Amino acid sequence: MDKILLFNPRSSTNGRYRVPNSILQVGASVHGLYDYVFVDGNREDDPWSTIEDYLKTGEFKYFGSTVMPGPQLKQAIPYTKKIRALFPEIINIWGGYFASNQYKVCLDSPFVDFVINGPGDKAFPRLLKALEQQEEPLEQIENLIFKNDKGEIIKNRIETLLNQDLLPRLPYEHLDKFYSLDQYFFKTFLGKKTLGYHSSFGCPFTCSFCAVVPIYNARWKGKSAQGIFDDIKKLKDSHGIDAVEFHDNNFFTSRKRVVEFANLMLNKGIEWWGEGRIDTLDQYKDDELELMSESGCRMIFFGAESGDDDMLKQMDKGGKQSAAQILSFAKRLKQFNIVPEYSFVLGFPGPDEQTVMRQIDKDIAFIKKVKEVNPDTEIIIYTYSPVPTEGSDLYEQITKAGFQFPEALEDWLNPAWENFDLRKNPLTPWLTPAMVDKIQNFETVLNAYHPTASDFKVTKVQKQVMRTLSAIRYKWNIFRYPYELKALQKFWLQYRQPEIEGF
Ligand code: B12
Ligand code: SF4
Repeated sequence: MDKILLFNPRSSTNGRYRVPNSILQVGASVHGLYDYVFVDGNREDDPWSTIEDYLKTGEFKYFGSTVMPGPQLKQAIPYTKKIRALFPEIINIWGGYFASNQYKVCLDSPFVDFVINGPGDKAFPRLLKALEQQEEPLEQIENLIFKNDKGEIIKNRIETLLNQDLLPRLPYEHLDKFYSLDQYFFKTFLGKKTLGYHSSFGCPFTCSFCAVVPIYNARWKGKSAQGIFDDIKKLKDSHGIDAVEFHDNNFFTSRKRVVEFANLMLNKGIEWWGEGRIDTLDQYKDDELELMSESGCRMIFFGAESGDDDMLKQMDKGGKQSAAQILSFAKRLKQFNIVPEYSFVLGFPGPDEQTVMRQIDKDIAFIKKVKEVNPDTEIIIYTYSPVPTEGSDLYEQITKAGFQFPEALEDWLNPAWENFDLRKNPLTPWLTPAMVDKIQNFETVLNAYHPTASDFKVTKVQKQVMRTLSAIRYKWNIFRYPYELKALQKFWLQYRQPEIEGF
């Protein structure tokens, strides 16, 4: 038999189970062609036993796992390895951001047979057909990376991005047979039943630190406004969803699409959130931002990255983003009642220790300025974790500074690398422990003084207590040893950490 098992390793520990869009879309690509099952690690107490039960039937030939960096590796690596040991006839295929960007280490392991680099909509069914019928040579399958008979890694040509409206519909009903769809729509600050939806691939920019760039290389393609709206409307009618989180890397790339979409969403009682760029949205006119707000746009996530223009240049942000614009745009969004959610990347490499520390201090001061112009701004702080865009200046710089990725796939399971993936502890040689402490302690104090608005569980009283307790630290930049705040955040508030949990 040639059944396929599609696996979404556990990515959520907080009970917010998002629709596993990666494997759902891969499922769509083979729907009606092959029999396939979904196993969602987020919805299983013991996903391995479910996988094992399926494989023991002898009906399966393919195991496909989506893999992003971080906690998903904790199931993806050991399970794929166990499958090789216990069911050696199964062909293991990985896709997703980790697999695409770290394909060498995946294929050098003895248990990952194929990697799909970026979109799998055509590549996956083509690979299966090639393996089943041995007609098409593997070298011709775009977006496929594999090892040839000589053991050489072959990275095939990248496919032109497909017309997203012509892709097969997502098989929500099929997913519902395995896991009740209703439980994927969870409560957020946006609504009671929030849908996670992905409406475009890639991004037209080439920021030097971003994992999207090596895969999409400045390409972007989105579904039409009408297509997105139709999908959302269907799920509102069938499941009562009242909010949408857009998981696109850059939802706002096409202004025309956003305006059309916002018009369609007017008076539908659905609130929404998405990720965009400050310079892109700052070009939107006031009436367009107003329309977005009226259509239910409550908050937008932006990569502000740094308050230093030279640093922004080094990050190759492209476009026109500047420190002045980051501030003025935070102020501008306030009048439309849309909350800017700004993420900053601290701890970029520099020529010497003093420069790196000075930059961290400057970024901290800048973040405080942002809070002054618009206190509602949500701040997310990441410590810089390099992405290997081989050949880029930044990559050269970090390699010269002594940074190296693990050489064996299982080394990624080391807790230090997990922290690296979560952009918490970067393992980068230019950051001293004192710098990492400063970044993390500042974040603790900031979160106490300005608690996040997207954590609806935190009460007004709790916010007030935290603010009072952290006021002196925040005002006078006393960030060291904030144990009292850390303890309260952990045990009393059970504080949501978007930077770890993912938005
Ligand atoms: C939703 C999401 C999450 C969810 C979990 C999703 C899940 N699977 O359960 C949550 C919020 C938990 C999450 C967390 C994290 N995430 Co996340 N996440 C995303 C996001 C926004 C969407 C993923 C998605 O559903 N895409 C839609 C699908 C359709 O696209 P796709 O995954 O690319 O799938 C296509 C292809 O890649 C391929 N494919 C994918 N899988 C497979 C499998 C097989 C077998 C095949 C054949 C093909 C294939 O085919 C698909 C269809 O064409 C992406 C960004 C993005 N826009 O994709 C970031 C992203 C993947 N996350 C990222 C990161 C870093 C994280 C975190 C590790 C850290 C963080 N701070 O955010 C945390 C980890 C925490 C944790 N507990 O795991 C980064 C990865 C960067 C990198 N260096 O590789 C991304 C790219 C965001 C970014 N731009 O930085 N994330
Ligand atoms: S704009 Fe965002 S998604 Fe696009 S390349 Fe830069 S960081 Fe990546």
